[in-house]
Amino acid sequence: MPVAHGKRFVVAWLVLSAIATPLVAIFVGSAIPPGDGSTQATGQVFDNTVLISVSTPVSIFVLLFLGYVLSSFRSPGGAVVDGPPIRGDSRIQLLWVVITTVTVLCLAGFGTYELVQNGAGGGQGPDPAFQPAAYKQALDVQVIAQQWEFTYRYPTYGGVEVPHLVLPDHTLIRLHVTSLDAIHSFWAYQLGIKADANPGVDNVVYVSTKNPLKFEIHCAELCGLWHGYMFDSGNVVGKSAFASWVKRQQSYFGPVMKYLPPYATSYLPDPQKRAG
Ligand SMILES: [Cu+2]
Repeated sequence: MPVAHGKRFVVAWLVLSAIATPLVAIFVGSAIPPGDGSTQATGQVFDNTVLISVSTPVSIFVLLFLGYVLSSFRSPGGAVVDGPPIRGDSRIQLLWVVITTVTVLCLAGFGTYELVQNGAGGGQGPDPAFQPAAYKQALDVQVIAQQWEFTYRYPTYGGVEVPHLVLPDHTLIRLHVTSLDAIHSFWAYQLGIKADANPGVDNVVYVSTKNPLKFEIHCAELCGLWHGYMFDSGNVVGKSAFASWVKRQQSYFGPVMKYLPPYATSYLPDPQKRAG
């Protein structure tokens, strides 16, 4: 009786996929960066967990097919030979087209839904097409990039400008990312946000903070000689700690405010006053 290679292969593939996919989703998914430092970060981990779970059966299919072919189709002397031809088999062609099309369309739909629903902004300038539901209550914070550091302004608190980013916990923040000179990119790793910092552009990105945490900030766009040293850390702190921190910054940096231009959505490079 001839061996039913197709059936045997499909059964092995289904069994292996059923075992491996949940394991990958649970153990690999939970290890995917950037963790759960913000709602956006958690969303990225979820999206990547879905992607890696969908790709697990696909990877198993490819590897199992290779292994099956190498082990099953041998001449009596042990050399690898051709198996039965599948070229021209209309059932396989139909299945192939249907499964790959459905997979790709579903993933495209999933990705679009996630983008629209989260409305994180981050690359669409001052007025993102999709915004979080509670965007009107968001706390505005400006991120100013320049060679080679970031500074931050808080328009809600008199436009005070500070050298380190501190954010209140469990709050929706609207970051206005801009630059004074070259193009930079503001990347707060644990918060799961990255936004281009371009001169003359107010690039809005939203982040919903969770519990207090220390996070890393890097410039993610090659911006000149000391690009590699353009990093810092920021903090998410409790709301009352944030309020007293802002007060301290206002009294500490208040005296130099008169040398700064008034708060604006972007600033023109002015080597006499700001850059360098
Ligand atoms: Cu930079």
